[in-house]
Amino acid sequence: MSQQKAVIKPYHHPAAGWGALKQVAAQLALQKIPVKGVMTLLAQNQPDGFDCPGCAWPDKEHTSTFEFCENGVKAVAAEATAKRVPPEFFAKHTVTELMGWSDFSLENEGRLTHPMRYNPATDKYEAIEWDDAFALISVHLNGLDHPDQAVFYTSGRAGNEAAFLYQLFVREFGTNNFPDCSNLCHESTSIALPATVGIGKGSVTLHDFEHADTILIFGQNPATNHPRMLGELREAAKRGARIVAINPLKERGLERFADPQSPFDMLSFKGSKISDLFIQPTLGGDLALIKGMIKFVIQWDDEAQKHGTERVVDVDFITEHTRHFESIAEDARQESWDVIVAESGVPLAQIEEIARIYATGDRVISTWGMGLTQHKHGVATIKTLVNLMLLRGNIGKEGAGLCPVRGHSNVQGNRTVGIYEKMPVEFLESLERVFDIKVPRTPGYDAVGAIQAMIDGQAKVFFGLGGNFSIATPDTDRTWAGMRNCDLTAHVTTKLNRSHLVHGKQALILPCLGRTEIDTQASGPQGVTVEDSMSMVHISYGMNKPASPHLLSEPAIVARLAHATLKNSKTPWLEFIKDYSKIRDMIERTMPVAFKDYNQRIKTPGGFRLPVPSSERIWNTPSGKAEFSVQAIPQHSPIHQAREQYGDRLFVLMTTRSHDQYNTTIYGMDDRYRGVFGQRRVVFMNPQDIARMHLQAGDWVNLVSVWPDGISRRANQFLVVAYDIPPGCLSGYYPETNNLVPLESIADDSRTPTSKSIPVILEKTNAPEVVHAA
Ligand SMILES: Nc1nc2c(c(=O)[nH]1)N[C@H]1C(S)=C(S)[C@@H](COP(=O)(O)OP(=O)(O)OC[C@H]3O[C@@H](n4cnc5c(=O)[nH]c(N)nc54)[C@H](O)[C@@H]3O)O[C@H]1N2
Ligand SMILES: Nc1nc2c(c(=O)[nH]1)N[C@H]1C(S)=C(S)[C@@H](COP(=O)(O)OP(=O)(O)OC[C@H]3O[C@@H](n4cnc5c(=O)[nH]c(N)nc54)[C@H](O)[C@@H]3O)O[C@H]1N2
Ligand SMILES: [Mo]
Repeated sequence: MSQQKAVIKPYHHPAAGWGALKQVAAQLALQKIPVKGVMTLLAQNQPDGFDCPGCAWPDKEHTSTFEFCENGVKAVAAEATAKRVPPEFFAKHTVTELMGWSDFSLENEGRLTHPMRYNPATDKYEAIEWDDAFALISVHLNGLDHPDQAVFYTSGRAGNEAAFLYQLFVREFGTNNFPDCSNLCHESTSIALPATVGIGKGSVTLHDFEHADTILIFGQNPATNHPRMLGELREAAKRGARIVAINPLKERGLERFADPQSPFDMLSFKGSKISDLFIQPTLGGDLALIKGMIKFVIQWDDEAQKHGTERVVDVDFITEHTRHFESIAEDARQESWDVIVAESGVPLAQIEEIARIYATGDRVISTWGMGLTQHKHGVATIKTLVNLMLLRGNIGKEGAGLCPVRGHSNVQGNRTVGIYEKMPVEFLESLERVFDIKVPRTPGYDAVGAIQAMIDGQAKVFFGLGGNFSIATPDTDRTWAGMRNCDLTAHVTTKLNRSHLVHGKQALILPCLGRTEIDTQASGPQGVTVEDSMSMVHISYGMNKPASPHLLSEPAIVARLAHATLKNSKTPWLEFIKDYSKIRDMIERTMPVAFKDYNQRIKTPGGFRLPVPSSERIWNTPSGKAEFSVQAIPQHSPIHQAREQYGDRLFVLMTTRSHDQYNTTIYGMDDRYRGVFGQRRVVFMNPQDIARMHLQAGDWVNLVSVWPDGISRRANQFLVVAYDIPPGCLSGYYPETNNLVPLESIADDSRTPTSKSIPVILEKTNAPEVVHAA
C-alpha cells in the first residue's frame, strides 16, 4: 500500500473544465489504455455505440455529438483497462493476504479472466470450468430445505435481458429473495411516488429541462455523480431559469460549471454560474424546510383569498387532480415556525426566499438524490416534496415535474423487468401465463432483510449479479459475519472486489463481459437494452474485444445456471442465449403494453419511452387522484434521542461519494471539487465545531456510532478537514464509514439504510503510523 500524504486545498475553479481533461488523461494512463482506446470513449452514448455504464442520466436524443463526461470516461476506462487478473494472480496470493489490500488496489489489478473457485485447504482461488461452477451452485440450491434459503442480489448494471432471465430463473426456482442496490439507493422514492402520484418513476424528460423556469436540486451532487446533468443546468441557467441548490455541503460543482465543449468557458477559467441560491439545511432538515415553503405558499394563498387577488395555489389543478389538499393546508397553518426553523436549520428569511422562488415559478422541476432518500424519514420527505409540487400543478405539465436522479445505469430497468422482492401480482400472474410456471407470491428479502437472514443462518446461499454487496451495505462487521455464515457465495463480476474475499464456506467468482465489449452469440453480435432515469429504453452494443476468451455474457451465465439448476424446466434457457431478441420477445409478452413492439422500437435512435402516466396527469393511485399527504416533522428520531444523551457532543454524519470513485470502485484518492487530495479517510467538519471540540484541522479522530443496542461500531483514524457544512453535521466517504451504519437504522417504509444520518461522537486520536491509502 503506498504511503500518501493528504493535501487539503480549497478548489476555486469551476467544475469540469481543464481539471476534468487532466483527470481523463491520468485515468487512461492508470488503466494502460493506448490512444486508440480513445475510440471506445467516442462511441459512448452514440446511437450505434454502448450505453455509458457511468450513470442513469439520459442522453440528448441519443444522436448528439460526443458529450464529454469526465466520470463517464473513468467508468469506461475502468472496464476497458488493459490490466488482467488471471488464475496465476490467485496462485500467488492467499485470500487472507488479499484482505489486507485496499479496495483501490483490488480493483486496480484489472479484469478477471477465468471463473475461480475458493479452495479452503490453500486459502486461494483456483480456476474452475464453467460447467463445474454451475453444477456446484445447482447442488447447493437443490440441496436447500426451501428456496427461500437462497438470496439473489442485483446491482443495477445488468441489461434488461440478463435481469429478466435472472428474475425468471429465481422465481421458477421458488423465491422472491431479490435484494438489490435499489434497496440501498432510491427505494424511498420508489415507495413515496406510487402512493402519491401512482408510479415510482420520475415524470420529466430532457424536453422539460429545456422549458423549466425554476429548478430545485435537493440532496444531489451532479458535478460528480451525474456530470452530464450539468449540461442541462448550464443551458437552463443561461436561459434565465432560476436554480436553487439545497445541500448541507457547499458543493463546488453546484455553484459554477465550465463546459469542456465551450471554448469560452475553458479559456475564461470562470465558467457559468449554476445556482442562484444555495440553501444549507442541517442533515435530514429537508422535510422541515419544504414544509416551511408549503406554509408560506398557504399563507400567501390565504391572504390572496382574503384580498380577492389571484390565488397562489393552482385551484383548478387541485380540484380536478388531487385529494386531501385541505388537510395539508390546515396542517401547514398549524405547524410552528420555531419547529420548522429549528429542525431545518435554515433561517426564516431564507425559507421565505426559496418559497418565493417556488411560488413565482410557472414551470418548476425538483430533482433529488441520496440526500433525501437515505434518511429515516426519506419517504416522508419525498411525499412532502410531492405536496409542494402539487400545490401549483407542477407535475405533468411541460417544463415541470418530479426528477429523482437514479444511480446505476440500468437500475430503473432492472426494476421494470422484475428485480423486486415484492413485484405486483399482475406481473407474477403474467409470468405464470407466459411461461406456464408457478411462481411464489410471498414477498422476499430486501438488502437489509437478506443480511439479517444470513446472520441468523436462515439464508445459506448468496448469489450476486454484479455489485459489491459486502461493503455497499451497512454495519460492515455484522454483514461480513453474515456472508461468512453462508454455505456458498457466488458473484458474477468484472473485477476483483472485497465481496469475493468475504466469502462463504464455498465460494465462486464468475467473470462476465462488460457493456463495452462485443457479445457474439450463435446469431451474431448481441445488444442489450437499458432504461435511463427518464424511462427511455434503448439498445447498447459493445465495441471492444472481450477482456478474455473465457468470459461469458450475463444473460449466458444466468441461462446456463438456470438450465443446470432447474432440471424439469420447460423454459428454453439455452435458446435465449443464441439470440437476445427472443428474450425481448418474452419481456414483451409479459408486459405487452409497456413493451409493445420492443424489438422494433429499439431500432429507432434514442429508443422509446416507457409509459409514465404521471407525466400525462393520469394518476394510478387507488383513488385515481394525486394524493396530498400530511407528514409530520420528526422530533423524536434516534438522532434526537442520541442528542438528549450526548448534548452538543453528538454529531450527525452523512456518507457520500468522492469525485474519484464509482460507489465501491475507487478510481483514485482525490476529491477535486472538495479540495482533498491523496486521502480518503477524512471527515468534513464545521470550523466552529472544530474549535468547540478543542480540535484543529489536520487532527485525527475516531468516529463512534451512537445506537442503543450495545454493539460497538467504530471507524478509526479520520483526518479533520474544515468545511462549509452546518454545525453539528459531518461528512465522510462511503464505504470507509459503512461500519458505522447500524443494520437496524433504516428508513420508515422503504427500509433504506440511513447512510446520510448516522449519530456519532468523536474521539481524538493520533495520526496513523502508516497513512491509509484507501
Ligand atoms: N462518478 C460517480 N457517478 C455516480 C456514482 C458514483 O459513485 N460516482 N454513483 C451512482 C449512484 S448508484 C447513485 S445512487 C448516484 C448518487 O448520486 P448522489 O445522489 O449525488 O449521491 P451522494 O454522493 O451520496 O451525494 C448526495 C448529496 O446529497 C447531499 N446531502 C447529504 N445529506 C443531505 C440532506 O440531508 N439534505 C440535502 N438536501 N442534501 C444532503 C450531499 O452533500 C451530497 O452532495 O450517483 C451515480 N453516479
Ligand atoms: N454508506 C453508504 N453506503 C451506500 C451508499 C451511500 O451513499 N452511503 N450508496 C448506496 C447506493 S446508492 C448504491 S446503488 C449501492 C451500490 O452497491 P453495488 O451496486 O453493490 O456496488 P458497486 O460499487 O456499484 O459495484 C461495483 C462492482 O460491480 C462489478 N461490476 C462492474 N461492472 C459490472 C458488470 O457489467 N457486470 C457485473 N456483473 N458486475 C460488474 C465490479 O466487480 C465492481 O467491483 O451502495 C449503497 N451503499
Ligand atoms: Mo445508487
